[in-house]
Amino acid sequence: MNPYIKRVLSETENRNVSQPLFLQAVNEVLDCLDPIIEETPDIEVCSILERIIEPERQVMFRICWTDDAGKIHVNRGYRIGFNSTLGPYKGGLRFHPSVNLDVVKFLAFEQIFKNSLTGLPIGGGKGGANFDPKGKSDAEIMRFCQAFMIELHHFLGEDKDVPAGDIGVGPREIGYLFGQYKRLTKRFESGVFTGKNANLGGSLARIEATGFGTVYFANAMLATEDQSLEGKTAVVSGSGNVAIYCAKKLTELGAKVVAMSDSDGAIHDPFGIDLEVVRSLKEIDRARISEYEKHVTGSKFYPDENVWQFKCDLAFPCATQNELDKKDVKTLIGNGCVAIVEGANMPTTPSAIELIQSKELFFAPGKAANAGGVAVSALEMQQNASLQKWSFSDVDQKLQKIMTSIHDDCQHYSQKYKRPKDYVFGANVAGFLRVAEAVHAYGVI
Ligand code: NDP
Ligand code: 2IT
Repeated sequence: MNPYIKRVLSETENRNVSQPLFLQAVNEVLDCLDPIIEETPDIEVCSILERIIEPERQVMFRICWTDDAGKIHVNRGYRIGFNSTLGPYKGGLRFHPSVNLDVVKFLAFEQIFKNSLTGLPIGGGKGGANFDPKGKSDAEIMRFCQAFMIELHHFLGEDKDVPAGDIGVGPREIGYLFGQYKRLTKRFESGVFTGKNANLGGSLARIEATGFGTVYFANAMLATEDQSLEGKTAVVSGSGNVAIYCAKKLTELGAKVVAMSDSDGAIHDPFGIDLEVVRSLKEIDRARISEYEKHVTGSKFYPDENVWQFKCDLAFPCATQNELDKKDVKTLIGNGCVAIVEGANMPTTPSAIELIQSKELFFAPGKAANAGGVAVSALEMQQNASLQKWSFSDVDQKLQKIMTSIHDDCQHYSQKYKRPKDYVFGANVAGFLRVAEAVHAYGVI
């Protein structure tokens, strides 16, 4: 490893001792940069790596809210503006009990390169709270969102920091957050949030964008070896926003999705998952995936199991970080799986990625494959800024173009540096170069 990268990594480890996820994300990016640092000495001379690895700002705050029984709760909120080189901070908010500074920081760091890959003018940020939305009433969710926004609104702005959804945050929560922002600022600043419902100025196809985009990326990747999705069997982990629309597009393009999951376990349906049942359970009833078994004969629920045990050609981790480990990859390979495509952020552990790459399976890293969500968020910002409303098919076509272009950029750099089929390398180099060149162009700021 290049001595400059080694030094920066070691400084980063010393400065972020209790942040293993952040260090995992940094390691993956820096591990790809050897040839770039060697051919561009200015990166070291101008301390570009050090400047990209340190967040521009990190905010932590207390959130007090009252439940339906009148009990007062205290949660912790976060927003990291990691890098605004390419545009306003852009990235989702996650509400989940596991949220801490490490989680938000790794997500914000990943977001810098993902957003760069889209080619659109958006910087990298992320936020959230250790709030658990499960089992909460609609009124409790609303009061929590309003309390969260009392502090966060100071830091937002359509040209400053633009949140969206992530785990536990969808259009309902964005509506409450945006409503409170509007009330506190006395302004209708629609571009300050993306992922809004269409009646609040949201873009059509934003709900579908991440999952659809992941499948468009998979399609482009398989096409490089004259393969397609048609007739393939797939498993998709999770059953939230990304998982549902990933499974929907897979089905539309001729693949059969036989398993999905949530944190309680996995469902297997050998005839192909009925997505209307999943959507109704998850989007309307906010129920558990175990209920699927009651609605579809021939399906079976496996408590506390994941989806990787089921025979498939394609695997789409679409739930959460580090959900797919080396043992799972061995099972997938043993069952004949040919491609792993990340809909979630950093769902595959480093040792699992190493094994995948040693076996020459297709592997699409999340920062490239799941960039369709944030890309359509940027299209939502464009529509809001120009007071326009584009049709579903306009947005979907733009999304397809963006995903193909991200795929081609990854492929370009992996071929240029003689790392064929290495999409991790291609994505990190392509994402990094655009940010690094812009950091350099600003001078020292
Ligand atoms: P949702 O909240 O809609 O769904 C999350 C799904 O993952 C649920 O099925 C949930 O199960 C499961 N899950 C979450 N955490 C865990 C956990 N710790 N263990 C097991 N299962 C878990 O979130 P999204 O679909 O929006 O996000 C999924 C992934 O995609 C995340 O990694 C997110 O960062 C990433 N992503 C999201 C984008 C977006 O536009 N929404 C864009 C790009 C990436 P349960 O209900 O049981 O918790
Ligand atoms: O991880 C992600 O890219 C997201 N959660 C979406 C971010 C966004 O701003 O749309």
